[in-house]
This record gives sequence, structure tokens and C-alpha cells, in this order.
Amino acid sequence: MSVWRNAAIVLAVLCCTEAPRLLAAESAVKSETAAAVPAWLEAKIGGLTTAQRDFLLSDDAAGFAGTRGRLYQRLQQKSPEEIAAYVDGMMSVKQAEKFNAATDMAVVQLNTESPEFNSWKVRRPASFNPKRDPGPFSLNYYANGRGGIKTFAGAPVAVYPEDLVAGKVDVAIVGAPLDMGSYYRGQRFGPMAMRNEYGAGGIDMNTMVNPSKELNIVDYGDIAIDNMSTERTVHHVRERIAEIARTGALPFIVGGDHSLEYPNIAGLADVHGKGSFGVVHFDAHFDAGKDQPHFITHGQPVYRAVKEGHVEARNFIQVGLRGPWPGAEGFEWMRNNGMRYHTMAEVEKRGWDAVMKRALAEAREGGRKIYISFDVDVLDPAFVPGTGTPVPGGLTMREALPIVRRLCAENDLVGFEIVELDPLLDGTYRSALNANFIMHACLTGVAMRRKGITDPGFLSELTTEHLQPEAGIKGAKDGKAEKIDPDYASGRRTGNGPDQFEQR
Ligand SMILES: [Mn+2]
Repeated sequence: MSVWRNAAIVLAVLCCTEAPRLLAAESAVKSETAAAVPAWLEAKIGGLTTAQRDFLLSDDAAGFAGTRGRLYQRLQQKSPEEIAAYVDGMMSVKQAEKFNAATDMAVVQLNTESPEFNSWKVRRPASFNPKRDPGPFSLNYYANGRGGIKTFAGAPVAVYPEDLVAGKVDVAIVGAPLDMGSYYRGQRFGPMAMRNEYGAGGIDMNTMVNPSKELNIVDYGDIAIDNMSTERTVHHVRERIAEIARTGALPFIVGGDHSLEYPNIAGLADVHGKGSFGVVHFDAHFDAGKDQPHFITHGQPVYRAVKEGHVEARNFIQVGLRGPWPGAEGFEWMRNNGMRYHTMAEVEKRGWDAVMKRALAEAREGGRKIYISFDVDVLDPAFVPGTGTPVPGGLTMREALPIVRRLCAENDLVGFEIVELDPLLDGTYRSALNANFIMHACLTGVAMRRKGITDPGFLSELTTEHLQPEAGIKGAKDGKAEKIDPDYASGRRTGNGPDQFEQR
């Protein structure tokens, strides 16, 4: 049977690189077994060869019609000869889909003769720069944080690892404008859009903690991207993420498409150790695709990171999955490998509070460090229309903010990424604004931890309790509470300038 043939190929190819657990799961993925062959069909297929018969009874054949039942329905009116021809047709399609060394081009080689082969990623020699002491520096002309050049969270800038070390930097926010791993491009403009929009810095009203004050945060510029090659890019991103982690700073990566999750996790594993941290992956999609012609795309980083052992599947938590992908196979792969998943279907079943509680408990389990991968498409398209693969029925900002803040406050973090923001698809400010607030929620969590605030679900007493006697609320009895100035309430008109939000 082709299932067993496939399993044998998987075994042969992966024997020397895969963990045994993973192998067991790979061969267990295809669960649909050939039901008993109906008598009318048995009577017509006596003349098939063993290969033809095995194929007809395989999941591959059933896949042509969607289900085995529908395939048999298609064959019901056919003669034995027509059935044999139909099976040959299906087998020829499956064969033609595979790589053929005689006719296919597996790769266009890179031009290693090019004198510019590495020009995109050569580090600028120190001697090219004016003399300065290493450390972060402000790009603002004005003392209140205005002017100069826009940065992530209005933070000062650092350029080299020496700056991170000298400045005792806690968080290095770095752009990675790669979008070649996605069929719907434009994520390369994500970092620029988030720098241009407010929301990543300043005080958090839920906790009254200001990450811009508690932490040394810098804008660490953008990592060089070869947007002609995802493969070359992810290799360099991995080096740069490891370089940041080695200084002791937390990398906060702003994508870019979700291919980045693979080099980000791999780079962190290079420093912290393989399998030493868990991952919480927020996404409408499970991104553990495999068997695709390109080994790395924005649909496959999870499979790759797990397959190479940078993170163990049982320490991987998925949140927000919905839509048509994956099918049962993908869920079985996750299940068989010990992965935790929390779909929007589960949210429908248990409610968000219960699902959030489960995910938070799973993240804390074992006390290991965590990495957070936040694909903005986990949010409902109402909040983030600016993304290439939106799926309705997603998280609201009010659901996403507390779980991200709590994950970052209640666990030791190794890093954070926010990916798939495509500002070209959103003519408004809202996608970038929401992305900044998600990053801010995590920065707030890191700052809370720094201050020793790690109580589960901590909220500021000052901002959640007004402490006035109930009877004293003006208009409370007749239901007409006093209205406040909407411009003032929006937070955009405080009269104190942008430093209120962004600057330390
Ligand atoms: Mn994704």
C-alpha cells in the first residue's frame, strides 16, 4: 500500500536526523484505513495488478474524490477496463507530481563568482564611523522626544552589539523586512509602519507599569534581507538573533513574514540550548506545513524548528487556529507529537477565559523559558485588515492583550516576534497601531517582571477601583453618568506631547 511505501520513504530519508518520537508520529499521520471493498467493486478489480490494487485502496486514491465513498461512487458505473484506466490515470498524476531528475530543475545555483556575493550583509568597519563611546543614543532634536527620526517605541538607537553591552540593553527591537517567504507580499513594510505609529512605548493603564521607564529598550535597526532568497536571509537572521541574545538583551523581532520564526528560534537555541525553551505561537494558521517544494516559507517554520530539534514539540503551544488549514492530518501530527493547540473552535466550546487559563498554565509548566511568536493574523481582520492571509473569527484586541502581557510577566522570556503585518493592505493606521499595542503588552510584562510583579493576572488597584461610595456616583441612580470629553478620553489629546506615550 502506498501509505506504507510513503512511511518507508519517510523512514529512509529521515532516519539520521529525526527524533524517534517524531518518526512514530509521521507514520501514524494517515489514519484513514481502507474499509472493506464492496462486493460489486471486488468483482470488477480482479484483473488489476498488485500495484494498481494497492493504489486504488490507498488514501492517495481516495484523495482524488475527497473521500473513499465518493471515489467508489465514481467507479460504480465503470467497466473493469475503465476502472483499470482510471487507476492508471490517478497513478500517473501522482507520479508526475514528483521530482523527476531527468526533466526538472531542482535549483538555480547562486553565482558564487559574483564579487558582490555577500555585499548585502557585510558589517560596516568601525573605522568608517566617527569616534564615539559605545552605547545607545537618542535621535531626537527636542528634549520632549519630538523631532529626529522615528524609532520603535520612541526608543534610542543602538547599532552594534557593543552598543547593547555598553548600554546594558534589556530589549533590542529589530526589524526583519523579509517578505519573500509569503505569496502575498508587503510585510517588508511592517517595521517602517510600526515605527511610524504610536503605541509601543509608554505607560500601561492596566498595570500602571511603564516599560519605557523600567527597561533599557533600543531600536536596533533592521537586519539585512536578501529579498531574492528566503534561504540566504534566514541564515543571516539566525546569526544576528544569536548575536543579540549573546549580549544578554532580549530580541524583539518585527517582521517580515512568518518564515522568520524558524531562524529566530534557531538563533535563540544556538545561545540558550536546543530544547531549552518553549514557544507560544499565536496564529490563525498552524504553520507546520511540510513536504512542500520550498523547505522554508511562512507556512512551514514550526515544522522546521521542531524537526531540527530547536524546540521540542511538547513545549510548543498554538493559540488562535481557525479556517480551513490544517485538516485532520495536521492536528493528528500535533497531537501525536505532544503539541498543545487552542483553536477558535475550542474558544467557542469553553469560552476565551477558560482557554486563556489553560494556555497560560501550559506555558508555565516546567518553569521553562518561553519564546512568543505573534502572527498578527491571529487577530480578527476587523482589527488587522493589513495582513496577507486574514481569517475571520479571530481574537479581539481585548482578548489578545491580557494573554500576551501575562505570558511576558509570568514567564522568563527568551524573545518575542511580531510578524505578517502588511501595511500596504490597510489604508488606515489601525493594523500597525494594534501591532504596536501587542508588542507593548509584552514589553509591559517584561517590565512587570523586572519590578517583581509576577502575580498571575496582576492589575493595578489604582486604575481598576475608584474607591468612591456607590451612592456617590453622580447620575448613577438614573443611569445617566456624567460624560467626559471624548477627545480627552481617547488619549490622543492630552496636551503633553508624544513623550507621554513613547519616551522615557
Ligand atoms: Mn503564521
